[in-house]
Formats: sequence, C-alpha cells, structure tokens
Amino acid sequence: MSTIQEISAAIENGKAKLIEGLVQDALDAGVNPNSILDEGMIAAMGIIGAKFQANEVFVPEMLVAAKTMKKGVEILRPYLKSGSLGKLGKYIIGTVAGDLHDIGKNLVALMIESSGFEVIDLGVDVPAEKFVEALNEHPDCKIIGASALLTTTMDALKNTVDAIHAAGYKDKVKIMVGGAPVTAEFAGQIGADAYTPDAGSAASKAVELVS
Ligand code: B1M
Repeated sequence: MSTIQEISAAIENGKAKLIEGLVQDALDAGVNPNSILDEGMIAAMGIIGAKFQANEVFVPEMLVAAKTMKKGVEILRPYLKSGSLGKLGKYIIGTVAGDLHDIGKNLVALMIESSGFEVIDLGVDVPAEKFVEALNEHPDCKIIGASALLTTTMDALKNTVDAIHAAGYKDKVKIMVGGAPVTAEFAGQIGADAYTPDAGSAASKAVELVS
C-alpha cells in the first residue's frame, strides 16, 4: 500500500491515533502536501460519503472520519500556507444556517488565508443575520464566503445573500459561495458574485476579486 493509500485508509477507518504519524511520514518522504490532501484525505471523505449513501456506514463513522481528517489537516497546515497574512484585506467565512459540515469550509479558509487575506471564521450553522453582524463589525471586509454541503441548506445560502444585499452591502462586498451541491448556475440565480468548486480555486478567485 502506498503512503497516500495508507492515509486514505486511516481516514476511512477513523484511525485518529495513526493519522498524524502517517501524514508526517509522507511529508518527510517528500510526498507533495497537495497530493496528500487531494488524493489521500479528500478522496477518503468521498469514499465515506458513498458508503453512507449505500447504508454501509452511518453518522458516527462519518464523524470519526471527519475528526481523523481534521487531525491530519493540522499536520499539513504549515505546508499548505504561503502568502503574507492579511495584505489583501479581510475575508469573512462561514457554513450557512442548519449546516454543520466544516471540513471543506476550513480548507477554503486555510487557502484564502494562505493567499494573503485575514480570515474571520464564523464557524458552522451561521444564520444570515450573523454574516451581516460580522460585516457591520468589519466594514472594511471585502469578501464574504458561504459554504453549504446539504441540498436542504442551499436555501440558507440564498437567505444569506439576500440579507447581505438588504443590509446595503451589495456594492461594497463580494459574495462567494461553494460546497458540494452548489453550482455556478445556482450561484448566479441567488445573486452571489462567484462560485468555485474547491478550496484552491476559491483562493485564486478571491485574489482576482480584489485585484
Ligand atoms: Co454529512 N452529508 N450529513 N456529515 N457528510 C454529506 C454532505 C452527504 C453528501 C453524504 C451522502 O449522503 N453521500 C449528505 C448530503 C446529501 C445532500 O444533501 N445532497 C450528508 C448528510 C445527508 C448528512 C446528514 C443529514 C446525515 C444525518 O444526520 N442523517 C447530517 C447533517 C448534519 C447537518 O449539517 N445539519 C450529516 C452530518 C455529517 C457529520 C457531522 C457526521 C460529518 C461532518 C463533520 C464535519 O464537517 N465536521 C459529515 C460528513 C463527514 C460528510 C461527508 C462524508 C464528507 C464531507 C466532507 O468533509 N468532505 C459528505 C460526503 C461527501 O462529501 N462526499 C457528507 C470533504 C471536504 C473537503 O469536501 O466539504 O465538499 P467539501 O468541500 C470542498 C468543496 O465542496 C469546496 O471546497 C472544499 C475543498 O476543496 N467548498 C467550497 C466547500 N465550501 C466551499 C465554499 C466556497 C468554495 C468552495 O466558497 C466560499
């Protein structure tokens, strides 16, 4: 089994005690951090998701896999960072109301921070009003990022965009949306300024939006 396959298997099987050592070993052996993330970790979450859909695993297994992935990402974090902190301004991010998924949102936050923004992370299950409150607190913020992982919370993305526009920020702040069920078409329909499919493209788009 390759190192990346071992990392993937450890996440799939929720081996939280093994993951840090495996990731560190892979890094020490010169494996590219982005390959560890994409081919090892994110791929494992895809497998877990498919197994959940097929009733082969249940919520507790998804939870343990998620915790294992988070521990692994902490080891990777310094290797994924590069840019100088905050030089591009503030970026507020959160997972929308009713949605507890945060691994993708955390990766987007990490990449955005790494590309030079100061990230203000509101966490998960964030009501639309809380995004607006955060903008009121940080009027110099240039971009808001909202994540949704459930088809049932896509409406909350729309509510978030509506609330930000209704509060008078339409021409002052750009809104980026993303998450597995979200599409560019949906983003356009709800009036968001940008959709990106993954964390890397979210970071490039954020830089483009303030350039
Ligand atoms: Co949940 N879950 N889950 N879950 N879970 C999914 C999303 C699901 C697809 C699984 C499945 O059925 N195959 C399914 C949703 C189906 C649907 O709506 N279409 C599902 C379900 C049904 C549920 C529950 C309802 C289960 C239940 O209770 N019966 C429940 C809902 C809870 C809630 O939120 N209210 C639930 C709960 C959970 C756990 C808490 C157990 C756990 C989350 C733990 C955590 O996040 N801390 C969990 C997990 C782990 C998953 C899967 C397996 C993995 C999610 C993940 O972390 N992926 C997931 C299946 C899957 O994704 N294949 C699933 C890895 C992550 C890196 O990818 O988050 O997609 P992702 O992020 C990507 C891109 O989407 C994008 O960039 C990221 C990195 O490249 N991106 C953005 C994300 N946000 C972005 C924002 C941007 C731009 C890009 O701009 C701002």
